[in-house]
Amino acid sequence: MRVLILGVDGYIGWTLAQRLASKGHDIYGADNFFTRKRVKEVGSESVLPIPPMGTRLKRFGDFYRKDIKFFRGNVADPDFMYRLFEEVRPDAVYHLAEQRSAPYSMIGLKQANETMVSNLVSTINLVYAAKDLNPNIHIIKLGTMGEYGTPNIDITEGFMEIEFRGRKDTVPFPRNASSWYHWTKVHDSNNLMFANRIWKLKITDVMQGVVYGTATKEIEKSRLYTRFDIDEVWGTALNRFAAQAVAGLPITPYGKGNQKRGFLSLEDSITCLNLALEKPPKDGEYRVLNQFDQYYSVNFLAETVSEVFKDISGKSPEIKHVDNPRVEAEEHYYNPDHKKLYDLGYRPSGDLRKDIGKIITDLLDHKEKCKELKKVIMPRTFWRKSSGL
Ligand code: USQ
Repeated sequence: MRVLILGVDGYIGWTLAQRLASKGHDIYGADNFFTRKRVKEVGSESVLPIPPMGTRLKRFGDFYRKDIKFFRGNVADPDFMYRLFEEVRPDAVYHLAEQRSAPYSMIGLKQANETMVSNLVSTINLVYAAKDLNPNIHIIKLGTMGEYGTPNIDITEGFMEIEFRGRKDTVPFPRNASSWYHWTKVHDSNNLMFANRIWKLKITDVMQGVVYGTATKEIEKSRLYTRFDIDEVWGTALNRFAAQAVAGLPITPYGKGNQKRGFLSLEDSITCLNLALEKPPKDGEYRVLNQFDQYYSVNFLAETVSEVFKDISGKSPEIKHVDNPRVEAEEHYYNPDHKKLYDLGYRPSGDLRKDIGKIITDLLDHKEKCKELKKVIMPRTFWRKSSGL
């Protein structure tokens, strides 16, 4: 298949390209290096070293004996999106090219606007390019479990049946996000649903949980590592906890730490994204998949990372609750469905403790870099202090 990955230089994009290459697909990728640039701006960098794109592509070609045809550009530019579709004529497209950090979107008005514009506009560009140039394409769009928030009822996969004042209907599950970033994904989902309704585009909208890990089975062999961020803006919970332990810092659950989220390993994330491609929705269908393996509380993860680190190094990292920089429920009900991917054949690959052990071992090879980044690890982005002009 001819597969286009928007955001091929990212944490998921680079890893997915390796899975798809190993499956024999022809891969086309686009990126504008937004994440590299913005990570640098907050004084941070990927802990696993990421070479410049030219070198990355060359090493990829050498290892997989297959080149990624790469296009540098911004998918929020409609001309660039249309040019991509004209030149590539993809059978399927993954849209992983959105601003992906909740804290980044909460720094201030500039970052909120940038997140709104790049995320919403790129998705609108995508559905228009698909409708005009390739209406049979399968669009696989990365959304987030955070779209649903933490309601006091079970969470379904996209839609729910309701009975209200004696009448029944199927409606989108209520969305209630907790950062400008997460809201962009809600708006994207609405826009995708509408594009599907009017033009019958074939769409998989992936509600993905928090992804953790340094590697997949391909990366183990190729050693073509993907980026790994640990700072307070671009790093995510479990990955940060492992890096904090390695750097000799306390592990930082925010607030009470009883907030629960769906988590999955990088390996499982890539397996699910590949499954979405291999088992597409019907023509004209808009499909929502809740993509996570298990849900855990932040406290449970902090404790598990601490225990695994002790098993490996003999030292017990401190767990230090810090004032929550976010506005979010710290104690809540959480019971999301995640059945559809299992129905498609997904089986989780591993074991949480083993996965954490692997992250810690990989990071210990980059211990000095983790220590160097100490100054950007503690939270500095506060939802309530988000600044204006
Ligand atoms: N948290 C801590 N301590 C930390 C970092 C985070 O307690 O040092 C807590 C946060 O308060 C939050 C939870 O961990 O309750 C998750 O935060 P996160 O930074 O790991 O993840 P989040 O900001 O929600 O966003 C990440 C990705 C995003 C993706 C999302 C999936 O950056 O692209 O969409 O995970 S989900 O969380 O399911 O919405």
